[in-house]
Amino acid sequence: MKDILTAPFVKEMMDTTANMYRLGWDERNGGNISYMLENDQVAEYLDLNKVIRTIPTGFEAQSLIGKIFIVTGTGKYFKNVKDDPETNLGIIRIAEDGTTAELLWGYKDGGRFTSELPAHLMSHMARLSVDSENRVVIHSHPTNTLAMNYVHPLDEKKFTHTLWEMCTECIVVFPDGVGVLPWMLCGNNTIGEATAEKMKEFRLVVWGMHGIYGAGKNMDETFGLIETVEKAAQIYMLTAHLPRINTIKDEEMVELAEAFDVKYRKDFLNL
Ligand code: 2HA
Ligand code: ZN
Repeated sequence: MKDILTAPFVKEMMDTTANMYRLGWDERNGGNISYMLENDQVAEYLDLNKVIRTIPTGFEAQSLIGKIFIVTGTGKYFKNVKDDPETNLGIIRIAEDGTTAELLWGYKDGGRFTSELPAHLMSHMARLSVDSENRVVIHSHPTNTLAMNYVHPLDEKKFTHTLWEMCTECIVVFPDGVGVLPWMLCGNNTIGEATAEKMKEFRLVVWGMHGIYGAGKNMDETFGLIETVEKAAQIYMLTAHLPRINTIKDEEMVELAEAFDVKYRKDFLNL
């Protein structure tokens, strides 16, 4: 059996959390990541018959039975993952009943998965129903994205349109746009269900006045989606109080989408 600390998926979790902390997006225990793994890949590092303990999830994840995820821990700081992955991360498998998580590794101090597990697993189910390659869900509190929530209407079309205008590549990176939820209480099944509903349509979902969710087929793609939104939001926050004398026009966005052959939300443009 190989050493789990050398597993590429553990390293990706360590690198991504450290990176996001350094960007200032994940203060204290802010943010969480879940990453669906291949069972064969995990079996190189862990005995899949050895369950350390079981933890109820509080909801049913029928379509994820038997699936294995590496997930950040509740109350844990992104800042600390790199130095102590076994305490701050856990590897769980969804048990036969669909409502229990079997701990295979991690949460060494008796901890458990993020309080946002409902939003994560429900988002995985929603994304997998439209894209069988989806593997990663990231939640974060990126600074400018959050700032923008306070000064820009929380309307999907308007929010996406503004972001698309802020960097030429935005419409190419997230042509499906950004879903937006109003402020809601976090850490429960209700916000999880609302997020998952949006995830059927969008790979990015803003939680009003809280942060953002991103989903993708690997860590780079998912991180890159959030990073691109945050960059656009930064340009917006740097310019929103100044007279706008130039912009990327809707016709130019169409030109971009056509040149890069992406299927974009035409109804989010004003043509
Ligand atoms: O887990 O970001 O939304 C900390 C959070 C909750
Ligand atoms: Zn949060």
